[in-house]
Amino acid sequence: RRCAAQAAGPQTALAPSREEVITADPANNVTDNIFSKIGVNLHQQRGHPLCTIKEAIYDYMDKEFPGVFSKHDNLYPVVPTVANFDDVLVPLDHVSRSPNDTYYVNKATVLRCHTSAHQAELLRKGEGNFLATGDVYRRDTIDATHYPVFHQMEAVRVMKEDYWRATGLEPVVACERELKATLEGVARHLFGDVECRWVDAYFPFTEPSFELEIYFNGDWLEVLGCGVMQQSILDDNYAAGTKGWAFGIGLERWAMVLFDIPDIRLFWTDDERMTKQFPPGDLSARFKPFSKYPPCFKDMAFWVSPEFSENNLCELVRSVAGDLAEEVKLIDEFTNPKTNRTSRCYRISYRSMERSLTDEEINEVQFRVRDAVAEKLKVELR
Ligand code: FA5
Ligand code: MG
Repeated sequence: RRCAAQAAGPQTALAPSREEVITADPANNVTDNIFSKIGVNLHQQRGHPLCTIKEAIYDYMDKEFPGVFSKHDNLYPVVPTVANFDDVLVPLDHVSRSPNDTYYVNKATVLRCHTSAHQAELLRKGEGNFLATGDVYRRDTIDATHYPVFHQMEAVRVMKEDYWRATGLEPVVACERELKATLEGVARHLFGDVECRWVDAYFPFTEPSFELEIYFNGDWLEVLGCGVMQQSILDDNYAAGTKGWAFGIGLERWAMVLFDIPDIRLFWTDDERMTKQFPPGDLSARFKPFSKYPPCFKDMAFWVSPEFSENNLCELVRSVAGDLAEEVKLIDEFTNPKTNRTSRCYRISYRSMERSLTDEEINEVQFRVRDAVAEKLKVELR
C-alpha cells in the first residue's frame, strides 16, 4: 500500500501515503508541508551537496576502517515511538518527546527526530558497525541554520574486547579516543584546516557525550553530537560486555560550512542557479551567491496565552508561507503589571530565493498568517 516517492530512482526509499502520516488521531501533528518532504531523500540525489557530503564521509570512513562499516541510507523515516525514544533510553519526561518538538503520527508512531532511532534495530540485526543516513523531522524555530526537516548520519562502532584490550586503555577511554580522532579526521578530510572545538554535552544514549562546533560566519556552529554508548544499549541489543561509540552528524551544517551555503533553505530549491553549482562528488565547489532578492519584514504583536509556544508559531508560519518564511524573530515582549498579561511582537522576514516578492503578495500572505495565528494559537492579536 505504500507508494513510491515522486522522483523514482533505484535508491529511492518508499514514501508513505498521505493517509498514513496525516491521520485523524488526536495525537497527530504532521502537516501537509512536512508530508511533502517525506520521500524526497535529498541525501540520495547524486550531485546534491548533502549527497556529496555523505559520500565524502563514506570515503573517509572506508579509508580509516576498511570494510568495517555497513551503510544504510534508505531506512523508513516513520518509526515506532519506542525506537525513536525508549530504545535509546530517552527518559519519559524528556522535552524531545513532547508534541511541541516531535511529529507524531499517533502515540505509537513518529517521524524520526534523529537517526539514533535506528541504533537498537540495527544492533539487534547483528550490525555492530554501521553508518545510517536519513531525513529527520523536528518542530523547531525558523532561521538560516534550522529547518524542520534535515539530514543526519548516524555511526555506531562496536569494539570487540580483544580490540580495546590491545590499546591498554580503559574501554571508555579507548572509545572516546577513537571517536574523537575519527571525527577530527572527518573534519580535516572535508575542511582541511578549520577551527573546531569539543564541548561537553548530554545525550541519554551516550556517556560521556560531546558536541563538535565549527567556527562559521563569525560564530560557533554545532555540527554533531556523539559519545561513548550506554552499556545497556549494547548489552540489550547486541552482545553483553561489548563497548562502542556513536555519533550523529547534521549533514546540512557540514555542507553549509564546506560549500559556503549561507541559508539552509537553499538545499530544497531546484533553482538551477543553485543546483548547477555543485557537480557530483566535487568537494571544492563553493556557493556563489546569486542576486539575493530583498527581504520583506512584517511585524505581528499579540497577547500570548499560557499554551503559546514559539514552535507552534513557526510551524503555522511555515504552513502558510512555506519557504518564503526566512525567519521568525521575537523583537519585543512586555507584561502589563496590572493585568499580568504578556504581549509579544514577532518579526517575520519573508524572502524568496528565486524571485522578487511583491508587496501585495506578502500582505496577502501576512493576512493569512495573522488569521491562522488568531484562530489556531488562541492568542489575541493587537
Ligand atoms: C542528536 O540528534 C543525537 N541523536 C546525536 C547523537 C548520535 C549523539 C549518537 C550521540 C550519539 P542533536 O539534537 O544535537 O543530537 O542533533 C545533532 C546535530 O543535528 C546537531 O549537532 C546539528 O548539527 C543538527 N541539527 C539539529 N537540529 C537541526 C535543525 N533544526 N536543522 C538543521 N540541523 C540540525
Ligand atoms: Mg545538540
